[in-house]
Amino acid sequence: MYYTRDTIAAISTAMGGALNIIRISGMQAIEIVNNITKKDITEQKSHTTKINYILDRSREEIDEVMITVFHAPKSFTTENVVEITTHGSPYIAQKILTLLVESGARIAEKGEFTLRAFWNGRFDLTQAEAIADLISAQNASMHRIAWQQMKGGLSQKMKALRQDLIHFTALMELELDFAEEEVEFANRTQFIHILKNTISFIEGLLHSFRYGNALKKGVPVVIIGKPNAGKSTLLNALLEEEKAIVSPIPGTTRDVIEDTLTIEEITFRFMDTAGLRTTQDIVEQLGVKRTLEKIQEAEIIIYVCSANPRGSEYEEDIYQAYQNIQVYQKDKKNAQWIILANKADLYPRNEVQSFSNVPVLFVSAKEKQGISALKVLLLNIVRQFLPDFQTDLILTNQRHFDLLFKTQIHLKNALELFHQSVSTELISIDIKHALHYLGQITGDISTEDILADIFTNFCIGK
Ligand SMILES: Nc1nc2c(ncn2[C@@H]2O[C@H](COP(=O)(O)OP(=O)(O)O)[C@@H](O)[C@H]2O)c(=O)[nH]1
Ligand SMILES: [Mg+2]
Repeated sequence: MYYTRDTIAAISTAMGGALNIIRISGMQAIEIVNNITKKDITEQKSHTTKINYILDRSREEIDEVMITVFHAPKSFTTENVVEITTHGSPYIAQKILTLLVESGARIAEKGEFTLRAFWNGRFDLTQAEAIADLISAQNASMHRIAWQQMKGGLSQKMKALRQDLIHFTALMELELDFAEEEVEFANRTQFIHILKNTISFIEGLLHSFRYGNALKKGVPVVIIGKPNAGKSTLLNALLEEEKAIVSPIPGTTRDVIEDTLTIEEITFRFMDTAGLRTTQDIVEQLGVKRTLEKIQEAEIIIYVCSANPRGSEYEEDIYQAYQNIQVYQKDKKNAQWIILANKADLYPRNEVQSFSNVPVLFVSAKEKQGISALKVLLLNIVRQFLPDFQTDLILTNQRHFDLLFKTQIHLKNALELFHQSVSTELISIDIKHALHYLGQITGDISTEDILADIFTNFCIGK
């Protein structure tokens, strides 16, 4: 993905709407479009929109359009940009694109407009990535995080961190230059202080990824319990559709069935699992194994139990559920458990209890009683563990996470070396590595591979 100075064109809207927008960017943008318009646009003022007509090669009118002109450098890409708004016919849009190509434009690659904007310094890489996140945001919280990142929230922090470390290496190099004279320009305690601060800041960011990732993909909620407790019925009640097969035959659900649901600003990813029991059936055994794996992924685990069929008493089952949970909790920390006492239509109960930190909620999945109370509970749990979006930075991007993770390893190494009073020369190697990875986050350091990886995830015309 080299930056070239040719003029690119693409249909920027999704087909099927009332209007289409064709975007053209590059040195020749205005001249190329001018070749196919009835009225001259070379004199059209920047940032104005005018009615015009598109003509085909035999000077026949194709469509009445609106043409907006942006003169470099005040445009999205910082190049000359023209936008043609047409009537929403896919035929017209394609036809105009063809005419533009015949006049000298090239069809843009995925994300090429944004790539050009990045190359020309309109924003850094995290902001370009935020544009993609903003487009794909499915809920209010993801939208807020993407918006913050697009405004430069993350970039500013990354730049500040980099500045600190650059300053730091500069002082160390100075020290090296004067090594013979045994001058110590940089105060070691000050170095250690800066390093420690940086490390703990990055620690916080790395930690936030757990939530950021959960928010992006949907907070993972796993529904477990004995066969026939009503797990699949619950999934269907939550999603308000018949997603999972419900039957009175124990062991019906074998694979994990999952779907997302957005409740207010949070998206949840519900997973219905095979009931937990020892079984001779090989397929069911595999199902149970997958259930246990899913528990490891979960942020919230709903343990469904129902009153035992012998009587109206829930106590026994709930207590058993709680005991099981304690066993699981040993190797699965940090997840919130909920006991759902199902089939409350048969044995009416509606109070909420709790075992220390595990709330117990009575519902009827079949009759859809208590489902909204469950949704409220889920929302409250997530809101509690989430950092404050307004003020805190939240990592949502795997690439950023991986790079910060690598940065952190080198910074911790450097700190360790400082403590061992190792020579400045050796320590500076780690700091340089850390700087390298930090620089990749914002794109101050980038390679073709990194850029291709990011921008090919965009759509054409963006
Ligand atoms: N009365 C009553 N029956 C239910 C309720 N929830 C599920 N069932 C029934 O219990 C049986 C097992 O349900 P299912 O969702 O397949 O259980 P799973 O094995 O845990 O997925 C089915 O016959 C459901 O109709 C409920 O709230 N009340
Ligand atoms: Mg089931």
